[in-house]
Amino acid sequence: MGTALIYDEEMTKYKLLWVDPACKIEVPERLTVSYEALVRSGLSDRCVSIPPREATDAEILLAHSEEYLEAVKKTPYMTLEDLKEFTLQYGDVYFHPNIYHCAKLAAGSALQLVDSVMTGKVRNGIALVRPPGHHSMRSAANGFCVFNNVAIAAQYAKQKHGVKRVLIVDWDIHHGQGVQYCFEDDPSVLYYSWHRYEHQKFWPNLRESDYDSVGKGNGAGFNVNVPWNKVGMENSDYLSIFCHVLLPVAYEFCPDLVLVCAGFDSAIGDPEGEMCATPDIFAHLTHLLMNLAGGKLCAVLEGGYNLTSLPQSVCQTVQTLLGDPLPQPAGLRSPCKSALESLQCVRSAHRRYWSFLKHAANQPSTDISTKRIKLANEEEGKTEMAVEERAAEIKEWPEPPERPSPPVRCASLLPEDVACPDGLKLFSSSKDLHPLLASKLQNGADDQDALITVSRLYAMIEKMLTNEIGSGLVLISDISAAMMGALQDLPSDLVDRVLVVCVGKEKDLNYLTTDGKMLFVQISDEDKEKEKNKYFIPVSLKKGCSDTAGFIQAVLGLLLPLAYEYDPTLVLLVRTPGSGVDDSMWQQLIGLLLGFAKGHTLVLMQTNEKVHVGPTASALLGRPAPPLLELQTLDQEDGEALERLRERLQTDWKMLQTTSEGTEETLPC
Ligand code: SS9
Ligand code: ZN
Repeated sequence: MGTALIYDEEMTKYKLLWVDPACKIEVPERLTVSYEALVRSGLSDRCVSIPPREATDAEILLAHSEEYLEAVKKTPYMTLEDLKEFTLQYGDVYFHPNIYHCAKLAAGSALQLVDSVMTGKVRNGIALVRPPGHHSMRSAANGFCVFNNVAIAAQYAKQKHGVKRVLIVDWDIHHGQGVQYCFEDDPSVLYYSWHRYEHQKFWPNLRESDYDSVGKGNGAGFNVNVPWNKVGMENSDYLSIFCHVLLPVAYEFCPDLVLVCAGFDSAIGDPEGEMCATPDIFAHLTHLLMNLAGGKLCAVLEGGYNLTSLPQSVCQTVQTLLGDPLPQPAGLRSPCKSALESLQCVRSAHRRYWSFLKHAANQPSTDISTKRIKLANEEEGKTEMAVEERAAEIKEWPEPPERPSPPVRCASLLPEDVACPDGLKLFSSSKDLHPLLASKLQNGADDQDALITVSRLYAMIEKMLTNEIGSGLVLISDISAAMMGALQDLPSDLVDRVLVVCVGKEKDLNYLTTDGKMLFVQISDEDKEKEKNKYFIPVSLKKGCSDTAGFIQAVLGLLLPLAYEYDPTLVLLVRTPGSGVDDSMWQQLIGLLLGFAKGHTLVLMQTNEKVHVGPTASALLGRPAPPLLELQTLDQEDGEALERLRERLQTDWKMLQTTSEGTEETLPC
């Protein structure tokens, strides 16, 4: 199950033929530098190369009118003057004698990708195309776009492959209004877009790009707009929106296919976006979507105009699709006030449609939508000047870190009567006690067996930290003893920061420390509210981990943001006996946790949980979790309790904030 890469040089063979400052950034080199970076890094060789094809008339008509198609068809025969004239009726776009051909290839590339993924030829993939698509409308070219590649692909997936629900994630920095218009009243396609907005001051300056455009008729709730009202948004702002808006909605929507309008003008250095998120953020955005729809994800290039950050971002995306370890999301700041304001507004506008957002707070007391024009006018001049200066400033940022794959992707430590699952490697360590534990033996520790187990765990963890091993799976007879043994010394001896995720009940945890060397998050049906401190976070659900809706809600809205902020060097995932978590949720959890600590997750399970070894191994190997069954609606009281918990924790953990009140303005990067 590989990753498809669709590219053809032909799509570099058109360009702007006259002077137009609005269009000069859309150059053929966007595609060549992206593709060359994939070749140079060896990533393209690891992909399944699939040729584009031309979309047929019938396919183009899935999202466009006949009149428009017929008009575009004439452009290859037009003179330069005719082309200029033709272009004038549309906004921020240009035509060229070869653009119709390229536009057919761009849309056809998206369809080839959908076919490859839907037929199981590959698991996921990316199409590097020009012209982009998300701005083009039923009867109009717009914003460098001729045909709406992703909208056509979504319609096609429904029609040709019987897909019931398509999620479109538009992480380009512009609002894909063309996609919004196409699916506004269609509940089978959920369109999500974040975009530079600045209270309607930024192109395409549409009222309907704001957070309160939620879809129409049956489609109400299936259009999610996140306006950025300031430039300079950073990684933490992007991740916060994913954790607190997109992922809860996406998991509740339960798509059969994920399409990404993969524009990289949302990355640092881009002259259009003027944002400050670094290219490695796309590794995380991609990864966070890879466990939806059984991993069926098709990314189609949209914008991206900085010829350095564009190829870097493309490589980060492809490397993630291929399953390489994620870069550590280091140095996250807290989301900025303006981002939180947008977050609060979107959550509030959507809470009536999504049970996962039902308990979200009200809009901020000053409605940012109504103060739109006033604010924009006030800030004019002053802001625009500052923005230009900043855009001129940011020319450099560090190269994204290497992401080396460990020689052993997942190692296991299993009792003799359990067969080692395919793809895992049995871990063998010397019989000698780990040096850090030898002293304990001399001191006459009482339980020899436990000591030996802990010793082997240590050996395994050491190999993880040197990246000889990726993840690990350990089955032991006494999980409590092993956990206590390991955690008592582990943090100070070996690891800076351990994130311990405990699924299910566990009796005494009095060995936990509060020095920040470990963060312990427990999901169970026990109420341990009183014991809570910054580094011990018990999450209680009435029905414990067997409540799938509550469980996933806790994972997305609490665990993920906590983990991003904590930035662990190791994740220890403990499944206590009788936790009640079902296999598919368990796999979701593992898949998501692999995004931290460069993929170094160690899973501890009790020996008598053999039946779960297969699914656990599969998830640890990076295989996507099976498609979710439609989730139950979230229990009212649990939902409220989770919301309260998040509110209380957000003074300590800034990534848990979902409202702007009481936060302070921070300076952009
Ligand atoms: C140039 C204005 C360009 C159109 C941008 C279209 C991006 C498509 N300052 N506006 S991703
Ligand atoms: Zn764009």
